[in-house]
Amino acid sequence: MVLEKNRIAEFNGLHAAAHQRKFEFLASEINNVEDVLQKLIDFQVAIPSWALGTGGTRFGRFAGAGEPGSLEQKLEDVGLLHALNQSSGAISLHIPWDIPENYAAIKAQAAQLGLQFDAVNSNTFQDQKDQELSYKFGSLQHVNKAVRKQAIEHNIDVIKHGVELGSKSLTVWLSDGSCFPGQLNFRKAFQNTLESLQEIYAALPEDWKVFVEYKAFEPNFYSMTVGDWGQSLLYANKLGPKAYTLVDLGHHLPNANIEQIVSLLLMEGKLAGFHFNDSKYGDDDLTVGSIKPYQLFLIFNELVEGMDARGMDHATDLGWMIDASHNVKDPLEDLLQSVEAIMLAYAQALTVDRKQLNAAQEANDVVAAQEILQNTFRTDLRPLVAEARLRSGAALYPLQFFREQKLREALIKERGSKTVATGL
Ligand code: AFD
Ligand code: MN
Ligand code: MN
Repeated sequence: MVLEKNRIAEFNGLHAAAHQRKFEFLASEINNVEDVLQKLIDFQVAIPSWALGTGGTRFGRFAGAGEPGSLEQKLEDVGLLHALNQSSGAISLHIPWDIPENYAAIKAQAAQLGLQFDAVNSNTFQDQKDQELSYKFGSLQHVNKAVRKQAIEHNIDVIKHGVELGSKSLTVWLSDGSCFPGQLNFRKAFQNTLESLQEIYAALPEDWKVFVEYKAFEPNFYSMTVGDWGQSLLYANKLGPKAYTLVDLGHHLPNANIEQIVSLLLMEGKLAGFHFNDSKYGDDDLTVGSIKPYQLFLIFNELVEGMDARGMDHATDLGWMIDASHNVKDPLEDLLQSVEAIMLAYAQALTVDRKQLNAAQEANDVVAAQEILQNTFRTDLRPLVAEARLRSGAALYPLQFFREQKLREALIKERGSKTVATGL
């Protein structure tokens, strides 16, 4: 489904006057408002190809209707999101769930929708049918060299797909680890994984990066071979300058201080970027900002401060991606909510008075420091984010537009109610 531009313009026209009043009031309170708006317009968040269908739990899956049944339809969905918010201009593919059959056609479709190909993701956490050797006891860490070789070759294959599409990075998330004490020799598992990653690293094109994603638990419950940011950073440092640590918000032990982790990874020049989501208990993959919006703001606060300290380009120097899976919501509505939460947290971070915060920190004025952050967090910046959308030709209120214009109903009409998207 392609959305005609005039539908968005018409919708925005209806809401323009009310929006203008709210925006002008807010703009008068913000110093560098034009600069902030431009940064918001430039900022793009990649959508994972596996988040466009309804997720499941180990108990069941309640598929929605009108889900994308092919890679082409997944691209269409991301194109639709991007048309609605102009902030979702990239898609991240998971191989082999989404192997393009015709690169030229897929690239042409993406270009038409204004989409780039973000990081490509390998999958050695499942056995595929026709696969020779099993990953039941790990992949890149496996005690059997032949299994490691198979997993290495898969990753190199994923890089080749990415090259064809114009991606510039590979994300490796491993489910490798052990479930019981004594099952694994930690040191050997680390060494095997490192050697495997070194072979993959050697196959990276000159201008590519590899992102090593860590996760503290699940599906292995006793040890994970890339279990935390320290271990990921060890791999990244040993691999070389093209290797970075990827932070997925749901992959930490409870109450981890993620903003501090982010700050130090940035300082070391080793932060790859993000998989955004939210969680209450574990790797819940809930909508970004739905549970801990203040933490999200604190993370962005460190990001903006750290990127500015290093003179980085906010929009292009790190990888920004959503990694969520939703069991009870319409996936497209959920993604619109997630992107909005990210833009809001970024806007908040951009409007923190850094001079004052710095002065408060230097003076050990703890109360003032807290006031500065909380004042910003409690300021309603939604009209600012909406204004950025308006200026880039997106809908003022994407979710409202999606519902009022019955876009899911149109997709169901087009695709039927029995389609199921690939993914977890
Ligand atoms: C995992 C990781 C990783 C992986 C994805 C698969 O977050 O990013 O690619 O889920 O669905 O938990
Ligand atoms: Mn992830
Ligand atoms: Mn995850």
